[in-house]
Amino acid sequence: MAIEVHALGPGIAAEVRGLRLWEPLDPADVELLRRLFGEHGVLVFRRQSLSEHEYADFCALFGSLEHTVRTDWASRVRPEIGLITNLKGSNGNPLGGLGDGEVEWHSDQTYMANPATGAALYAVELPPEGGRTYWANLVAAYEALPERLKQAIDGKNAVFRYQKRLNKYKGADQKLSEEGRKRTPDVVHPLVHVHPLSGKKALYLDPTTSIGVVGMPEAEGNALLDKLASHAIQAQFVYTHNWQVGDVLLWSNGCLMHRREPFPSSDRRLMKRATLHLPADLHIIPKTFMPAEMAAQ
Ligand SMILES: O=C(O)CCC(=O)C(=O)O
Repeated sequence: MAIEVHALGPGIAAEVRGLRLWEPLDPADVELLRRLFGEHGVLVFRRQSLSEHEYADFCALFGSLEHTVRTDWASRVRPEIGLITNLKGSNGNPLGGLGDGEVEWHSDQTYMANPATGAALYAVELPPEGGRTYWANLVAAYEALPERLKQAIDGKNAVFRYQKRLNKYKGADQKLSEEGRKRTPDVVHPLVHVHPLSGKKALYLDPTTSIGVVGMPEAEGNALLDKLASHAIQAQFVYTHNWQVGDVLLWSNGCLMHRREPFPSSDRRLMKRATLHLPADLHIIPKTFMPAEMAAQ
């Protein structure tokens, strides 16, 4: 069956039909998918039935798989896969992370010096209601900014801190291993990047980790970041995904933020997550500075 591509969201997100991801893919189809992923930022494949190895191997076609700092969320079958779930083991301990609550608007790995900007979720068990995930298009959001705000952020960099996100988490998710702490010092990234395919500019935002703008008083910097985030999550920039069991969804964090709505704690939800280092010729890979470098300038 030939590949069909159906646009889903406002300038982002496309559904790809006609592929069985558990079968080896034709190299020409892989090239097409890599390009589509770069162009759309969100790619959806429905009605898939994958072992963890098949899922991980498919994701690895787009970039190298990362063992994230959340080793406590890692699957025992394939540790590069993280479990995003409210399920608990027979000992009562969480099997993965992020529980059943809202996951606020964020972008993954903004707190890392070398962020792995690709991510995938595979829906294995879903609640009857709730738990939808939303993606905001930060290219369209940048384009729609008033000229004076574009000028205000030109050349500006923000500081990102993982501890800010940890403070928002509940229970065991708040804890991070010593190794995880060493891998997550404060980092600085520009607020605007250029997409390598379209040449268009995109905002780079994460209200769950950003703690200020370099060279601006704290309150002023945070007010600017809040204004940018409120602008970016307006409905016209957002794609909402209504999950079905068997969905595989890939997204590129360099040009998107995402959030998940809560779902009832009495329901079960299990998503398998992969995290990927994406290639810079197809995706925005944020530049990084350490705060000390910025201070020395
Ligand atoms: O559970 C979801 O749908 C999204 C989870 C999430 O925000 C993430 O994996 O970064």
